[in-house]
Order: sequence, then C-alpha cells, then structure tokens
Amino acid sequence: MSLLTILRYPDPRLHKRAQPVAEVDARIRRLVDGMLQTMYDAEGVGLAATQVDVHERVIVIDTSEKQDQALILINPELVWCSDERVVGEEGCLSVPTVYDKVERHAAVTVAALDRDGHRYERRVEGLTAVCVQHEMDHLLGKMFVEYLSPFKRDRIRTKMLKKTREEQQELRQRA
Ligand code: GNR
Ligand code: NI
Repeated sequence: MSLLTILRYPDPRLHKRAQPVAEVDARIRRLVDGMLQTMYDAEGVGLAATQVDVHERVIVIDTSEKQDQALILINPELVWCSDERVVGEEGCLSVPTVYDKVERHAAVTVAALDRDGHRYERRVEGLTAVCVQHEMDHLLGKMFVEYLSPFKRDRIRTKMLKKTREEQQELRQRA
C-alpha cells in the first residue's frame, strides 16, 4: 500500500460530509492500513478519511509515544462529553505549519467499530480526546480553522494557497 495524498486547505473536498461505512470489509481494511501508513509518514497523531478524499466515516489516531497504539474508529459516535472544556493548540495535516487555540471537551466517550467490525467504547482524555473531536469534525466537513476568526481564517487561506503555489513551482523546476 502506497502513501495516500492528503488534501490541503482550502480544498472544497475537505468540506464534504462522510457517509457511514456499510460493511467493514477488505476494502475498508486496506483504507485503514493506507491511512495509518500516511499518518505515521506525515508524523501526525490522527487522520480522517475525508483528508485523503474518501468520504466515509473512518478515523485513525495514535497519540502514543512510540506510535504503536493505533486507535481505529469506524462509524464513530460520541456517547458522552465532559462538561469540562480545555483550550489547546491544534494543528492539522491539511493546514501544515498553522497552529492555533481551540476549545474542546476535556474528555469524551466514543463508540465505534474496530477493523474487525466489532463495536467497542472507549473513554479518552487529553490529546486523544482533542484528536477524536478534531477528526470527527473532519467527517462532518469541518476544519479547525473554522473555530478561528474570519480574519485569521482568511490569512491562513492566503498562506496555504501561497505555500501550495511555491511547492508546485519547486516541483516544476526540478522536473
Ligand atoms: O497531527 C495532528 N496533531 C494535532 C495536534 C493537536 C490537535 C489535533 C491534532 S490532529 C493532527 C492530524 C490531523 O490533521 N488530523 O486530522
Ligand atoms: Ni486535521
């Protein structure tokens, strides 16, 4: 399985709403494997299928130090959210080099299917809880920059377009 291409903001496909997975079959397991490989290669702690232009409810997360504890969430649903909120610096592989503060639930319980199609529930807190909420937003077509002011968002949009243009230029020069 080769690496998947991560869509970059402001690509309109990042705003598509993902559909539930009908059956956890070989195709979905291949997608999960490709997403894990892509996330580890990019040194991210999470990835939503939306970011690789697959609009189905699939998320991979790994916030462990050794990056050896993958959390696979298929058709995830939040079944509990703490009243307590935390504000943390967030980044996104679809908005490289941009980090800003976002408020999230401090802890959540998520119910999902694993890679064998078995339902399980998991209570998470800290970075993992933030990541679950960040990835679930992706499945709804929502990006973390949408929590920022329109002014900041516009600056980020311009910065990303410039970055993409410069990278394309670089690739053409090397060809
Ligand atoms: O790698 C990532 N780091 C991160 C840091 C703070 C809050 C959320 C994240 S998720 C991000 C990977 C990503 O873009 N997932 O969609
Ligand atoms: Ni993201």
